[in-house]
Amino acid sequence: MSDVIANVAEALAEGSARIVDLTHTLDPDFPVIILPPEFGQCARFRMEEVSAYDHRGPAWKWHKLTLNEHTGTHFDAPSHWVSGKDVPNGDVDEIDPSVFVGPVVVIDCSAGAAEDVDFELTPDVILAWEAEHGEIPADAWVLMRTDWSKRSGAQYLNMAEDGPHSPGPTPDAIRLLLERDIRGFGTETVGTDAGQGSHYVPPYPAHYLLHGAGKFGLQCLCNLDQLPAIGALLIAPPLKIKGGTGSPTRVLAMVNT
Ligand code: 23J
Ligand code: MN
Repeated sequence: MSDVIANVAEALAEGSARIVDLTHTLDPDFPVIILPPEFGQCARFRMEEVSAYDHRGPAWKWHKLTLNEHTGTHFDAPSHWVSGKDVPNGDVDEIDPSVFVGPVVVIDCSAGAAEDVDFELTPDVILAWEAEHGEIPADAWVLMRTDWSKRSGAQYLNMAEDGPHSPGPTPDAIRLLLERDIRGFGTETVGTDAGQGSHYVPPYPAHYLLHGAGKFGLQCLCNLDQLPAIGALLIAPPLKIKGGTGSPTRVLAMVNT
């Protein structure tokens, strides 16, 4: 493997590889998770003008931002969940940066999610994927494609009287992914867990089990329909926030064309 970096740069320049943007635009209208009213809530993205080439700053424009660590397309660190509170280097500023670049596989659940808003990623779905593509390689990101990112407005959270309804993994699916020793798990929905994920044992199994095992999460992804099932490279560095439990992130994938 001589000069692989030059080969990657050449592949991007000549178009035999390309970059896919898996990131939603940070916009005040983009939905954030809504928790039961007794809990603290996630802030939507907000942007205030500090100056715009005017008396407040004649030659420059800049903004002040308000957001939660978990607003928009974002990264979850182990310290986000109580099960991961004692994981070494569990805050975003402590994670080894090699975590932020790595192989990614995509499990296509879009047909199931189109039929059932509470579609579950189960061990059977994962094993069917493996029968076609081979065992999920260790230390890979695993993304659950649902095409949920194509929804907007109220359809995205899909709130009903009994709470939100959106697809997600079962506890046993997450246990199987941990047996594969994945790096992390990502979704197109507002959380790594299903809308009704509070009803599983343990509640919110993706958060609870993944972060307890020192693994990472990605949420509010888009354009997963442009990725191959296996063979792409994910690039997802969170901001280096001291003590941060997550961060809005520009998530990119490098794919062969
Ligand atoms: C806080 C509480 C519950 C959940 C979440 C945050 C998320 O989904 C998140 O953004 O990590 S389920
Ligand atoms: Mn999060």
